[in-house]
Amino acid sequence: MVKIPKSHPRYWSLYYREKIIEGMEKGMTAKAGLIAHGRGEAFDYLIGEKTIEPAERAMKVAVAKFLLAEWPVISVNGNVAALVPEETVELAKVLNAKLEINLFYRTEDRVRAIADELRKYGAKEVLGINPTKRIPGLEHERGKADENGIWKADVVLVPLEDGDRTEALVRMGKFVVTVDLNPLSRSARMADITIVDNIVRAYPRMIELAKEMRKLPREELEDIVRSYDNGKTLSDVLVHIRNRLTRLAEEGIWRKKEI
Ligand code: PTJ
Repeated sequence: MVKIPKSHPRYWSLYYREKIIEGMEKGMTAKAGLIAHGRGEAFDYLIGEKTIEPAERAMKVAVAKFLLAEWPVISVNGNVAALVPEETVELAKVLNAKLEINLFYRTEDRVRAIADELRKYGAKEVLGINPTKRIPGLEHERGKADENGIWKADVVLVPLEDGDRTEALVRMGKFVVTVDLNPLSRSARMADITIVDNIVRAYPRMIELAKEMRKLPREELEDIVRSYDNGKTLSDVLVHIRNRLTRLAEEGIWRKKEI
């Protein structure tokens, strides 16, 4: 990994780029994953590279839903494994969820590399290695599902992916949560809960929330889920971006160090 000085004004952005490149070198991340990462970075600029209120709200409801779930599953792809392997394992632990590797550009070598990485951070069980089921309507590799994982799940977290699987999982009656910096993406529009935030900020925050919220009584968790409106969350994200751009245009950004 290239050493980036901490004094660099774009340190964290460059740091996670290196993580994605490292993920590819370790055989976990697909080449297309680099492009997907760039798309995410662009939307992160638009929201202001911080967790915004609609994302915080969505995370809270997602955590409540996971704590109430009977068979919760967190899906892992090559980008997730490169960016937040440790947090993925920790999140599954605090939410009592199963981990399943599910890849669009699936190769057995990539599956093995990702499973090794998750185990390195303490994952005891990794599903998706020998998936025997197929999600109806998905003909590509991502249609494969583990009988004891996504196939059986009632609540699924599918971060950083394109929308056809989200849509197919919703069609199967599953409750789908996604993390996606692009509020306009198909996943973002099709999911039951959309967390528009960078996964590198979202997962640590969800771990904190899970540790706090697992003490709550079921009725309180159910109340949190019941009052949620994902359409409003997406609209609020768009309004946030619009207002931010309007403000920046009015104030001016030329030679401003922080925006
Ligand atoms: O590992 P594989 O083979 O399953 O392939 C994974 C990728 C990511 C290549 C594949 O799922 C893909 O092509 O995804 P898309 O259609 O590019 O969608 C990824 C979405 O994640 C985009 O809407 C990005 O804006 C978003 N995104 C990228 N990086 C982040 C992100 N969202 C949150 N946090 C990020 N760090």
